[in-house]
Amino acid sequence: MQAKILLFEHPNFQGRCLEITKPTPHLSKYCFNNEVSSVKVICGDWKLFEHPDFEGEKYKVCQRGGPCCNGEYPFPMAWCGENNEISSLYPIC
Ligand SMILES: [Ca+2]
Repeated sequence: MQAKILLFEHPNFQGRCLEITKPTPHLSKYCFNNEVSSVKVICGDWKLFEHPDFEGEKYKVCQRGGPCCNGEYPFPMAWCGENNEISSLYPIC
């Protein structure tokens, strides 16, 4: 299956939603730079980065990770990150 993650503008999967399926060095391209407040990992494992081009602090989120082990991270603390921080991400294959 193709790696897939949903990014949300607000905690608890609220606000604007962006579906990502491939390495994305610039979330600014989608008007989502420093906007991510919750994520749902649909398929695969992903790395999230503080800065564009996969730089800065990095965080791993997994299809079976998160507080309920179902890939749902309802707030940034769930991946040990900060709010409105993520600027790039890629799937780990
Ligand atoms: Ca950032």
